Amino acid sequence: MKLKKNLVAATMLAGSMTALSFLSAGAAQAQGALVMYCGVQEEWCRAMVGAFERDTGIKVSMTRKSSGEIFAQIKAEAANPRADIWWGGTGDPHMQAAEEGLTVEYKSPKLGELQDWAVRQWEQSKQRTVGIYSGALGFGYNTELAQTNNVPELKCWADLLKPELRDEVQVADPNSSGTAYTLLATIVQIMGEDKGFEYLKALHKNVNQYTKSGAAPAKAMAQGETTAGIAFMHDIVTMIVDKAPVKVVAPCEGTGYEIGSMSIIKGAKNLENAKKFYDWALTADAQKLGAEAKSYQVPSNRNTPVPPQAPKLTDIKLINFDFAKYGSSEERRRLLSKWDSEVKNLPK
Ligand code: S7P
Repeated sequence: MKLKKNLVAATMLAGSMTALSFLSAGAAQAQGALVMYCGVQEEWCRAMVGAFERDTGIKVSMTRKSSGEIFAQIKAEAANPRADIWWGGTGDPHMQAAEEGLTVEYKSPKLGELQDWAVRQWEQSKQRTVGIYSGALGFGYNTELAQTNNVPELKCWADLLKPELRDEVQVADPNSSGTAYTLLATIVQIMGEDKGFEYLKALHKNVNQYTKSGAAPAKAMAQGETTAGIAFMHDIVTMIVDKAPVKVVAPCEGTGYEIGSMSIIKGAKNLENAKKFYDWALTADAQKLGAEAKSYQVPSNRNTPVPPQAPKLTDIKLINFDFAKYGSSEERRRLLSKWDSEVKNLPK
């Protein structure tokens, strides 16, 4: 009998301890945690997490994914958001999320330190996303494989259609990858929609794989798995810095660029910490971490030194990219579904 009473008391104690630890975990979360979805390369994501934790004592739980995947996840979780802050990745899905009410307005005291293009992103999204870096789209090729396969020097988007590159071009799938969506929007803006889709269909013949991540073709090129790869030029430069036999090309017809962005998620459970991260991530010191992690975009804080390795945007023929149009929900959805039905599954 005594044993049974003790058991009941022990069970009650265990129950209340579980409740207590649950409560204190909740309290700890409210005071000192942040859930982050990160859209850049894993090394840079980790460097940001480590430095922010050291600077603020706030514990960060980070997940790295491609831009389109993060957008889809945030949309799926809208009724009960898991993440607080979405840092990095191309601006278009951030713009779409802003339009669809998945993210919230925020005016950082750091806004005055930012480049005009970063502030314009914030204004166009009705204060729901801000520019954190910029970089131009391009392609690259493995010079050793090009020589072996008798591929002539590649300079233009048109060169990627050469028969010598049959099954030798790699690019990501624009549904998951912000890089590949930037390609889709770039080609349509340079060539017009009809000719642009003709180009993408012809390119399809040379594509060996549509990868999930936008930087994967740069890595595959460096490893000699594909002769050519379409990616952001800075992601290709990272491979060159690591001594890969790769050449980076700013296409002769002109090219698009990205404004990598950051947004606070609507319904964020750690809203104050999300704002702390947002302000911190816009500082010159935090932005210096990119180059240290071998990510060579142009930072948005005017006081952050531009890494010497960063492709010089002033030397590249950049198009007047219409971020509002190509980041709009309707246009993004329309172009992606057109690409799915007219390009992705075309027989070769
Ligand atoms: O690697 C850096 C970077 O190119 O990654 C982001 C981009 O969204 C790549 O991811 P996905 O194409 O897989 O979405 C860019 O914003 C960034 O410059």
